[in-house]
Amino acid sequence: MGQRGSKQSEVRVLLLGLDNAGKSTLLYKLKFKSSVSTVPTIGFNVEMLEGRRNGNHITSA
Ligand SMILES: Nc1nc2c(ncn2[C@@H]2O[C@H](COP(=O)(O)OP(=O)(O)O)[C@@H](O)[C@H]2O)c(=O)[nH]1
Ligand SMILES: [Mg+2]
Repeated sequence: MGQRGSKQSEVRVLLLGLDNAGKSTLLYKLKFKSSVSTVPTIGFNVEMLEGRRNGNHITSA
């Protein structure tokens, strides 16, 4: 992102699933690149992650 005149863009991803499906685990694995232990989420988690665009794919930076 942000290379050679390409504009930085922002996308919002909504991750939905049943209780205990592994949503928070996946979110924090993507953000911190390590497994964190989670407690049941009350409400919702919001995190910002940086990624790199590669064609139609976005990979975590
Ligand atoms: N076996 C297994 N357990 C997982 C996996 N991902 C998450 N868990 C476990 O499932 C439980 C619920 O995960 P959590 O991320 O809190 O679920 P959430 O309710 O969807 O946010 C936790 O004990 C995690 O350690 C996985 O890929 N495999
Ligand atoms: Mg959760």
